[in-house]
Amino acid sequence: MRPALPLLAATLGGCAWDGPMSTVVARSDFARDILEVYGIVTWATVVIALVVFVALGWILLRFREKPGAPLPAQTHGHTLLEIAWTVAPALALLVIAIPTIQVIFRTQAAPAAQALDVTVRGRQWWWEFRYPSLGVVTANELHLPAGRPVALSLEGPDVIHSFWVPQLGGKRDVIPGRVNRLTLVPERPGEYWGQCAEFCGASHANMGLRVFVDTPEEFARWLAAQRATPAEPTGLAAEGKAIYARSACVGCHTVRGVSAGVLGPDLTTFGSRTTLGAGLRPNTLDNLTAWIRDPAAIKPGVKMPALGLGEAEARAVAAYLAGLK
Ligand code: HEC
Ligand SMILES: [Cu+2]
Repeated sequence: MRPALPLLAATLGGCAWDGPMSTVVARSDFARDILEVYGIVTWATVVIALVVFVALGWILLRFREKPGAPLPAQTHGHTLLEIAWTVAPALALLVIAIPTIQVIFRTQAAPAAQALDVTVRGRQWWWEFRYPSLGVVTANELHLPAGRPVALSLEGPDVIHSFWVPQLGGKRDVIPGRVNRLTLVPERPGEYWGQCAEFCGASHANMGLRVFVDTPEEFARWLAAQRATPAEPTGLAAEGKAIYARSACVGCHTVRGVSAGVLGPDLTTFGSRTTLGAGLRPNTLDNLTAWIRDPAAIKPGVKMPALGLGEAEARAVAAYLAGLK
């Protein structure tokens, strides 16, 4: 018993109501609908558990064996009881089924006409975000304007993933060969964390994402920066650009105007991301240099090879990429 107490304390210490991955804080209409059903199911279960445990306790006490007591009356078949324990669970299921089915239909409804379209592509082990109506492509960090409906089209070229940003919406599977949709209105500006929620291979656990819900002005600023051509690098960053341009990087990565690879994330404005490797590390020069030298040391199974760049070369490339914003 005693060793269990610190263990319990340590486990509960990991609980936070408002943590970045909390499922009990809803910041979109979609998340609120899900949370509402979750509440109904939880409270229905609590009521049933109370009834069962109280009845069980009472029966155990009332009918426990006493010395010398005669054999109690033996019952075979009891129509009223049979009907009761058929009808009661059916009612309980009905209470849960009605709101559940309503919410399923509501969350599958066609998006509003003014919705912002975003194509979400789940890849091993990162996320690509395309804004077809805005002409912007980015990765791992999705920016959305607060208050405007967004229509996400989920698709992917490799294996099944699942898009899940607990406070905004999901989980919805990302299935190769078909397009799943998810419509929501992000309500409050802030940073929301997400995670692939369907096992997809070695670095599934490292396939995170961030959603930044911006005020409309912030979103306009972000969008303008995404569309602008980054300033021509100078000094170390210019060296880095030359190394980037003559390395295999260009076969896998797009930097608008420099390279057009599509196997890895678009790096056109990589410097404006806060994280590296699908939410895995903060986007700092040191982390970036380490990633460029040996990404597999940071992310097991990663589909980006180590290209054998030395420390100085990798640092120059990092300086170049960090300046793309
Ligand atoms: C064979 C294809 C390939 C080559 C070559 C390649 N990469 Fe990558 N790169 C990827 C893939 C795939 C990812 C996504 C990895 C992940 O997060 O799971 C990636 C991720 C990255 C990231 C992180 C992007 C983000 O949004 O977090 C950076 C930065 C990067 N690569 C830079 C480079 C540089 C610099 C080079 C050349 C020295 C290079 N890559 C060569 C495929 C490649
Ligand atoms: Cu996964």
